[in-house]
Amino acid sequence: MNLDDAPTWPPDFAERYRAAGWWRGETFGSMLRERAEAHPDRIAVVDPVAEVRWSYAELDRRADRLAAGFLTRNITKGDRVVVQLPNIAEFFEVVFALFRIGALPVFALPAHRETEISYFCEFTEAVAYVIAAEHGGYDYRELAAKTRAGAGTLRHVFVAAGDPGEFEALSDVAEDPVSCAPPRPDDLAFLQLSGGSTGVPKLIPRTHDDYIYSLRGSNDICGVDENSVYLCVLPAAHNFPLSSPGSLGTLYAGGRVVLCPQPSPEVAFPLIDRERVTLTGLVPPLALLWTQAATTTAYGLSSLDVLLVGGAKFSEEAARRVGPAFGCTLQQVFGMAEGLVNYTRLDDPVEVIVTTQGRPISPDDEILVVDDEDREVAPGETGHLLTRGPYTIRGYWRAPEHNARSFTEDGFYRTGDVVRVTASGHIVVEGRAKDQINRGGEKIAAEEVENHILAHPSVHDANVVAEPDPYLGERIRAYVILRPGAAPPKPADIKRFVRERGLAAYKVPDRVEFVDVFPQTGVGKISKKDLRTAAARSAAISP
Ligand code: J2J
Repeated sequence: MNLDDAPTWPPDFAERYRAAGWWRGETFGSMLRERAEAHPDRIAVVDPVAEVRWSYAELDRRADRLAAGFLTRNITKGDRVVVQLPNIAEFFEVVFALFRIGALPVFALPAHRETEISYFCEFTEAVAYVIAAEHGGYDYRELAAKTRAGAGTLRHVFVAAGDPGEFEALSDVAEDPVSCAPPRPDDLAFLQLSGGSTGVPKLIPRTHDDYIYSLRGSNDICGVDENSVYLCVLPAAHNFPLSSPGSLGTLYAGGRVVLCPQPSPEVAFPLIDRERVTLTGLVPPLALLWTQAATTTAYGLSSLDVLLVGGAKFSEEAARRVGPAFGCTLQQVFGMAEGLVNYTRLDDPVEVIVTTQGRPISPDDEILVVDDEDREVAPGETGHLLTRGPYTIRGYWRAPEHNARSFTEDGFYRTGDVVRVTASGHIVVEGRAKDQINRGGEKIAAEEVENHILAHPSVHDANVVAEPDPYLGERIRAYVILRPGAAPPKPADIKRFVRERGLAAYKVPDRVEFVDVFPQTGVGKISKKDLRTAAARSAAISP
């Protein structure tokens, strides 16, 4: 592995994690093969829209055949492949095929558009891009055509579902399996996206060893076993539904993954009833919506044992309602694609479950809470969360300068979260120091949106901050100073401008306000804190 591409754990740490039994030398390819041999006929993946029910043997066979087709097309170990798929069965066929040959999926989200996708393709020098023809009324073939025109290394676009148009259908790629050298457990398995606080998203290099450990640890904590049925409600590639314990945790345990095509209770509840779903994971706004709907639904939800809620802070008041509404156990989860995942435990007292965001998976997860000078605060005090451990990365992919800021010299990741740790060792998320908006679990880097607004010819300067939203928790507020003398645009023009630059819709500012000056700090820097206060005040007046 090129250390400049993906910083890794120092050898003494790696040895320790192996000796402790956290890293067991498994890979995703071997894991699927073992499950398929142990229980070939058990159902692994259910895709209710395509009416597909793949057994473990079927998924294994499909992954093998697709892997062979990828190899024939000269997609090999270490190559990057941008995967942008909705919640369809082919998602698993594609990623396991890539895992098997050691090519790295780059996990894009269905909401991403030209700006994000072309960046992922260029930055990772991707050789292939996998899409579905259409989803949610959007034609991904058009996106692929634009992306291909601009990305030099992209040799293939594969269409996993629907009419492939000018591209290659995934079903035509599969061929008779061939043998190939499997990746090593300490090789990279994929590149996950960071929520980010910088102009462009950072890529997170995860290895087979470290990620599989996080799955195994999550399964133990969440009670996932071969009888578990996981409903994948959030976009499948997101780290939470992928791994906490998510679809990959469920497949690791030999359970069943049911793909939910969209997250509304009207779609999800009938699936829970029919498939006897035992657990699922939601972001807080969805958990609120579902809790309301659960009290009146005619569908049977009694199979649901565990509802995981995370991705953004879940209010205590809302948390209290989950258990009674569903007759299940709430599990709060505070995780990050960079690694560290905290869960409340199933047997924690209710007060702990509703007031904290849990504690780490691993006894080897190191947690430090520090002040602005990196000095540890007194126990129970609030500070910046730093962490290091057996499934937390030591650096982003190809980002040495950023890594020098985001990691301490001794390898702790600066999460950007502001927390305190209770006497019982549970973490409470109190806020955030990173320049990011958490819009109902979707993370938006302020700088990225600011850069797009700044490209508008009438804009002199822009600042983007979070403002409170009763449903999403936070939404995006942009403060804009116009150029003197320029034709003044309307707020809606700025929003349209940003959208038309080909940005995921969730990053478009919810509100744009024109101002004459920005508030400043004592040392003459722009005070985002004051802007946030102003945004909160005006949101309270006109929500
Ligand atoms: C407050 N903030 C939270 C929580 C995440 C499991 C669950 C979530 C993610 C995820 C994940 C929070 N309360 N319960 O990857 O495996 C905010 C923090 C954190 C950031 C990470 C998983 N749960 N957050 O959300 O990489 O600010 O991962 O640093 O998308 O989300 O975002 P992301």
